[in-house]
Amino acid sequence: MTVPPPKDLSETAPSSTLSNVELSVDGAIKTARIINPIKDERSLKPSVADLTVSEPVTADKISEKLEIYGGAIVKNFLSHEITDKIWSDISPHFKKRTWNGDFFPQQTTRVTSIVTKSKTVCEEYMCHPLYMEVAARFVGKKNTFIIGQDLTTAYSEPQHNSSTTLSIGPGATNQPFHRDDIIHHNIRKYREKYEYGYETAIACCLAHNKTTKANGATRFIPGSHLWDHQRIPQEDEVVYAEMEKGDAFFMLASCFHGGSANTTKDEYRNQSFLFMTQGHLRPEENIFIETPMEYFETLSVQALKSIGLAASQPYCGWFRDLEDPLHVVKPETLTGDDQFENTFKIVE
Ligand SMILES: O=C(O)CCC(=O)C(=O)O
Ligand SMILES: [Fe+2]
Repeated sequence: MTVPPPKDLSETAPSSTLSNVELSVDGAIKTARIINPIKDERSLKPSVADLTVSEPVTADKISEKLEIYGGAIVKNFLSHEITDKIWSDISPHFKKRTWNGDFFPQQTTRVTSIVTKSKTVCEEYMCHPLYMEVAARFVGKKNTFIIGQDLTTAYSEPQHNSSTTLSIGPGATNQPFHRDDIIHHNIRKYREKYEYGYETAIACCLAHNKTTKANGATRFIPGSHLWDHQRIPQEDEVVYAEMEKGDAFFMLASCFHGGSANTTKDEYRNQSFLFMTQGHLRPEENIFIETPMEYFETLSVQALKSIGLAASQPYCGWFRDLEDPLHVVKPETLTGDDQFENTFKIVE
């Protein structure tokens, strides 16, 4: 057998979108343009009150707001006591960092994997009965399968996707609009109304202090979960998810959103983001739990990529603080121009 030389296999993967995008580069400035943008004039402008779920709060009421807007605010989701306990568990882990990418302003600091840093995050926040029920509706899966002559019904529970606390400091600029489900290559189609079964992740965001438009409250675009992949978000379509300490903002990962500029002199916008994803978005076999690092270190770069120890573009499977695990296993793969490697650097 003659084996052809290695080629760029990404050319082989199907793409439903690439042919519609034109990228122009002028010096350091890159501009992406969608060639035939979808015309969709829908722009909902609910107030924070419209987004807020009335008492008594139920999973039905939260889900109804999520279906319409893609976001919902729950007042007093966690008590001040529990919210403060979470903050005291997490806050010692903040480190001062520089960020060389466009995605986070320099003034934003973060603590990642907070489910491993606070049992209270796990037990009271992630496993809050309302969050569990809403997550099950949006990212749980229950199906019946034929095996021989039997029918097997299986429920795939939502699982933790990421959990991060972000502190936006004075002087921070707007984070670019994005959908968090791009990590799952979730290509959305225009929809008149919400259809269950296509959501790959859902967030419950907890306010650790009062969040305001001035100090960087999450700005999100209500209704953008119903937009086509090619509808471009505009700044005048946003609503700011302003909250008090202990309130939560539920958000579908298919919604456009971003952190906001912090125009205050001395306030910090401290908020946690806990995402759940579909339970089956993982490999069938868990090969990581017992395999020593020394074994992986002996493998080639290609074998490590194929085994799942390199990040999946864009930004899925990162380790610690947006590091590509490939570089952790094989530091010699650091080249200086990788999308992850020049992002956060701890400076003190
Ligand atoms: O800080 C925020 O409000 C949003 C952050 C965010 O969207 C992200 O990091 O993906
Ligand atoms: Fe985001």
